[in-house]
Amino acid sequence: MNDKIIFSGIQPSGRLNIGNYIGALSQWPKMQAENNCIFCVVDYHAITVKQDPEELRRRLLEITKTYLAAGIDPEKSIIFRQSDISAHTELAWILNCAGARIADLNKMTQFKDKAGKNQESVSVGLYDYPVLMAADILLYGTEIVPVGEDQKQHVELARDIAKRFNNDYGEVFEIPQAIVKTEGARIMSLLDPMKKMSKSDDNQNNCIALLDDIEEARKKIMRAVTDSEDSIYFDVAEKPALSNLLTIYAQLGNREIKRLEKDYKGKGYGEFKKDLADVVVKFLEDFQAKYNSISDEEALKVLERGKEKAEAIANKKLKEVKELIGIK
Ligand code: AQP
Repeated sequence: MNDKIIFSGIQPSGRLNIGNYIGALSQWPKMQAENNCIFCVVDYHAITVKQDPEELRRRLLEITKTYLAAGIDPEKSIIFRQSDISAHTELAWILNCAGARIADLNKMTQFKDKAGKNQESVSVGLYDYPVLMAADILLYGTEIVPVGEDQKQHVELARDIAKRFNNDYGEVFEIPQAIVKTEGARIMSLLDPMKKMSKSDDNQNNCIALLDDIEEARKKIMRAVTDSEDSIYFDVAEKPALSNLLTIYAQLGNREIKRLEKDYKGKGYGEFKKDLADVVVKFLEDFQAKYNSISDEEALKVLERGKEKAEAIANKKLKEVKELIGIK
């Protein structure tokens, strides 16, 4: 992949975990050498569910520092905060009116998962979240959106919205495409392998946060559920819990799953989990050392510079859109 416009974002709705890292964040630094990358902290998305204001402000910096620690270079990529650029919410409103359809939003599985049985009482913003995400993506002429599997449907919706708008008003939007990893696109909870690992999970024993205390993280791996039959092989249908742990091992330890299956032939879950805990701990120690070397001031400066660069691109696109729909 070369010379593409790449956009992605993460909402500051909790502490980033190894699922977010493996599925999304780990892909981003590799792309920035040869493409035009834009990475956003999507704070307007986070307020679709109630947030503590102080926590939200703190997490903005935490996620920005996480982007930097993961290897995103602000000299090569644009890093900015969504709420710094009003074009995002303006375009979202325009797309709500011209492009998005209720029938499309009704199909969004993430809304159904998050709203659960309370669909009537959650915020309108939670329902409309994918339209704001479409605006984020379309403002920058984005061609590629690297995300985890749960966000693929939202990128597909952004494509549909862009096509409909182009058709109704004139060609203004690039049609974006999601890129989802073949392995690690959906890391599952440590205690319930049927459920996705999520940063806003009330039970943080389901997740390993990138900033978890090292010994606590080790304990979480040792407590992770496994399947019956004490042998190590990858089979999502038969052994969902172990397959999830094998994926984490392969992704954070840079090993092939096939190789792990060979290495652990004849060995039991106890030994496997102990080694996996070592791999996770080593990964976290390296990551946290980088994270701790970045100051809040540095992160704020990165966001300020990012705002300037991103705003120029976003405002140009918004102006074109407004002209097409007759708002001026
Ligand atoms: N379990 C996961 N495995 C792989 N990738 C994942 N992602 C999220 N969970 C996993 C990817 O990480 C990015 C985060 O996107 P987001 O912050 O917009 O929200 P999300 O997809 O809703 O992630 P969470 O962790 O589940 O957040 P909450 O709990 O707030 O809803 C995306 O690229 C996502 O695919």
